[in-house]
Amino acid sequence: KTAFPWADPLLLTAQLSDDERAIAEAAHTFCQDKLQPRVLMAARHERFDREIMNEFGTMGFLGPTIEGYGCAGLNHVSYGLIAREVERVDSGYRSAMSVQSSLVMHPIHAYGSEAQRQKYLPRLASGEWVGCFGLTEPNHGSDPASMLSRAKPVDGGYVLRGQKMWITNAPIADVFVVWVKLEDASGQVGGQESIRGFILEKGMKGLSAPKIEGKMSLRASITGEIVMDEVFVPAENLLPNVAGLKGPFGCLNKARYGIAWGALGAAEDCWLRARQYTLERQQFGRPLAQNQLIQKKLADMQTEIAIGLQACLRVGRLMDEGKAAPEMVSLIKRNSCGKALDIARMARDMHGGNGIHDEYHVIRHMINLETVNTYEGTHDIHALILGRAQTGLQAFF
Ligand code: TGC
Ligand code: FAD
Repeated sequence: KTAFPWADPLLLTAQLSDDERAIAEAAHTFCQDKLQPRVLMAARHERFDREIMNEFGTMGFLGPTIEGYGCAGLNHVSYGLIAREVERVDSGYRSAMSVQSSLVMHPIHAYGSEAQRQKYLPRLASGEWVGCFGLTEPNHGSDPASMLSRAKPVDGGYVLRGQKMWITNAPIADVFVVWVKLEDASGQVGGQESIRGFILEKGMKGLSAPKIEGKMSLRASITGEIVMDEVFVPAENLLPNVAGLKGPFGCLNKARYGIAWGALGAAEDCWLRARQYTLERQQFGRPLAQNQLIQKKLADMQTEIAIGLQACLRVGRLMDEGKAAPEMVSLIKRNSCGKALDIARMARDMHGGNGIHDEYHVIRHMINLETVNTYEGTHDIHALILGRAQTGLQAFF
């Protein structure tokens, strides 16, 4: 009979081009050699090693789908394969990479002026500069349209005030892409079409980004607030080519797509660790893996990961053809994150008491995936996006 490669059960690798396979292999080697040895202490001590951004830059991982400006110009499938390898190590490392790529470099590239592209993209691509993306506010997360942050037009630019919350990379950021509502001359704002993107820079008067301490999840990623206390921003720092929520949502499409691949990378790590552990661990005089209940769990993990990856590959191909609808991205983001979280919890259980120790890695993935399931649109928000698409009925308001 035809052989069954259990670790790649639907022959995902065979569906990739030679270039894509080479990129995935290089990413795998880098992540296992350079990131894996650091992650245990980084997560234990809630520390992000800044130089990782420079290493990502050297590897071509930052803004990888952008052509020119020092970027690698890869396709979306390659971007997904990189995200899968980075998140196989830690969701926090993938977070740092995808915020820089999809939420900072993409809007500057897609909505920025040529001068903005020239100024920011090469230094973000190399990792010399770190970027962050401010959409969420303390009281407006799933509903960013209700944001309170404001920009007031003044001579030569704008004055920004407001607060952003839960912002990946913010405390170490050099460049801040923030979304606020632009007031008219009488101080009024219109609907969501008044939402505009601005590029802020570290050191601007009134701008601060305090670190959020005490996170139990994504501890190897640094998260902060953005506080804008009457920050003067020159006119040339407004992103000129987009207005309205479609600006930030266009960035989220890219980031959510990367997360869909990445979450399954974390799930694969949990699955393979659970398989190895249960093969080696003896109870009742035989390997745990010889029990039907354990084999069912391994089969469930293998099945969900294999099917989930096929869906990611399909959406990646459609993105590269310019045919991917945002709802397709919601479908895979929601599926990958929910399934990865289930798999991580199962793997934690299969490790018994050892499963709660960080040296076995599965509990770190499990706790990380709680965040991944929540940010970039929660599991339920993506259900509502898909529900609206098939019923035509809006369930948010
Ligand atoms: P809605 O009426 O649906 O849309 C408003 C305008 O936006 C357009 N649009 C999109 N455009 C591009 N891509 C998409 N995915 C789009 N979705 C909508 C839409 O066509 C419309 O344009 P126009 O021209 O007609 O005005 O807006 P809504 O307010 O009803 O949306 C509701 C909802 C719940 C779907 C939306 O607010 C939502 O997605 N909420 C979730 C918020 C979220 O995802 N926040 C993420 C913050 S960033 C983050 O978490 C980074 S973590 C990264 C890391 O560390 O890895
Ligand atoms: P809420 O919107 O208050 O939701 C709470 C619960 O209510 C959820 O279960 C949600 O599904 C549910 N809910 C909400 N509305 C409805 C509804 N209409 N019907 C049914 N259920 C509903 N944001 C950024 O802008 N930039 C970043 O870089 C960033 N990084 C992050 C990093 C971390 C570690 C974390 C934890 C978050 C980050 N976020 C970032 C914020 C993230 O996007 C939000 O946390 C997320 O969008 C959810 O918003 P919220 O936390 O306000 O939850």
